[in-house]
Amino acid sequence: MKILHTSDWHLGHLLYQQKREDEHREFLEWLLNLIKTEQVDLLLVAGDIFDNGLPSNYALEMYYSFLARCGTHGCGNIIIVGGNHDSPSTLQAPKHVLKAINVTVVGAINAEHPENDLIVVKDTDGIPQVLVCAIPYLRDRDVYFPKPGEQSDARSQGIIDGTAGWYRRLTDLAVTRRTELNLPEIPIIATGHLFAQGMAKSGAERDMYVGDLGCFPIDAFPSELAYVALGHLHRPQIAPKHARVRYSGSPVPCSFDEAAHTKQVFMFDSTAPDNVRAVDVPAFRRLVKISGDLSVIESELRNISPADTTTWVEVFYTGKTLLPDLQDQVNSVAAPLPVQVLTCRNLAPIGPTGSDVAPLQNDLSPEQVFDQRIEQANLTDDDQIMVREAFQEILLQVRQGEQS
Ligand SMILES: [Mn+2]
Repeated sequence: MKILHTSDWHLGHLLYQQKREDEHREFLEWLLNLIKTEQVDLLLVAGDIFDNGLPSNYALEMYYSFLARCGTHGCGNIIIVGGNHDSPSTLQAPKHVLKAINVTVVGAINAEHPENDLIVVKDTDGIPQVLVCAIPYLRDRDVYFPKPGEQSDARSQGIIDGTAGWYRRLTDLAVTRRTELNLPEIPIIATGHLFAQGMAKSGAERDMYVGDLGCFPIDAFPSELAYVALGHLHRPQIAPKHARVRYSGSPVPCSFDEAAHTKQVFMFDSTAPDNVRAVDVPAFRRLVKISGDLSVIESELRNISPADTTTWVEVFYTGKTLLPDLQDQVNSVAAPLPVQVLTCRNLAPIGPTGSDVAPLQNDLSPEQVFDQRIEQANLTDDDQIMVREAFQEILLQVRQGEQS
C-alpha cells in the first residue's frame, strides 16, 4: 500500500493580507495528480489543514472538493488530524459525512476512548495493510491534570509524560490489534502535531510547546512505530538518528523566509516504511526577499525575470540615509516590473531612539497582533484557546462585513 505524508497546508492563509487561494488550488491539483500517477492508497495529513479555526468559505470549498476528488483519483483512504491552528470542532463537524467517503478526521482526542483513534487501513480487497494511530495536536488539558501549587518544571514534565503516555496507549492498542488480526508483519504508523527535540523552525510557525520545556524527546515515540508522520514545523526534515520520525513541512510557504527551502511531501510503501522518498513540491509563486540600500533594492527588483504568476517581494531598506518617501520610490521602480511589493520596511536609523519599531498595518496580520498581545497576558492554555476562538469569531464577522 502506497502512503503519502503531508501537513501544514494552512488553507486560507494570508501573506501581508494577500490571499493564497491560487497557490493552494495549484498545490491541491498537483497533489491529486501525484496521488493518481503514483497510485497512492493512503493519504496522511498531519495537522494545520486550515490557517485558523474559522476558515473562510473558499478555504472550506477547496478542502471538501479535494477530499471528494481524492477517491476518484484512486486514493481510497484519507486520515486527517488537527493541528494547533485548526479548531477541533470545525474539523470534526462533518466527520460522519466524511467517513462515508473513507476520510477519517481526528480533531481532538477523547481520553476515555483511545480505540476511536486507531485505524485499520484496508486495501481494496478488504485486507488490513497498516495500522494508524491518528494522533492530533495534543492540548495540555488532553494529557495532563495540573496539581495545585506545583512548579512549572513538574507541570512541563507531566505534560511530556502525558504526551508520551498517549502515544504509548495507542501503540499498545495497535500491537494488540495486530496480534488479533494475526498480521504481525503489517506496520504501525502514528501521526502527530508537536515540536520535537532537535528540529529546526523556519519562523512562521506559531510558538507551540509541549509544556514550558518546549520540545518532545524523539526517543519517547514507542519503538514499535515504523513511521511517525509529523506536522507543525514548516521545513521538511528527518529527526537526527531517527529516520522514521519526519516532518513533511508546509507545501506552500507561509513566509518569505520559508520560501528559501524546498517544499516536499513524503511517500513510502507499507511493506518498506524505512524506504521513504521525498517528492519536491513545485513553487507555485516566486517569493523574493530583498534587503539593502536603494540601489540594491532597485537592481534586484529589475533582475526579477517574468514568471507565470506575479512575483511577490518583501523589501527591507537598510540604507544609511533616512528616506521618508521610501515606499513611493520603491513602488515607482516596481510599477512597470512583473512584481508586486507586498511590504517595504524601513530599517534605516531614525535618530537616538533607533529604528526598532514594531511593524504595523500591512506588515502584521490581525492574528499576529493578537498573538503578540496574548503572549504578554499571563493566560492559561485553556484561556488562550477560548480568547483566540472568540477573537477569530469577531474577526470573521468583521471580514464578512467588509466583503458584503
Ligand atoms: Mn503549521
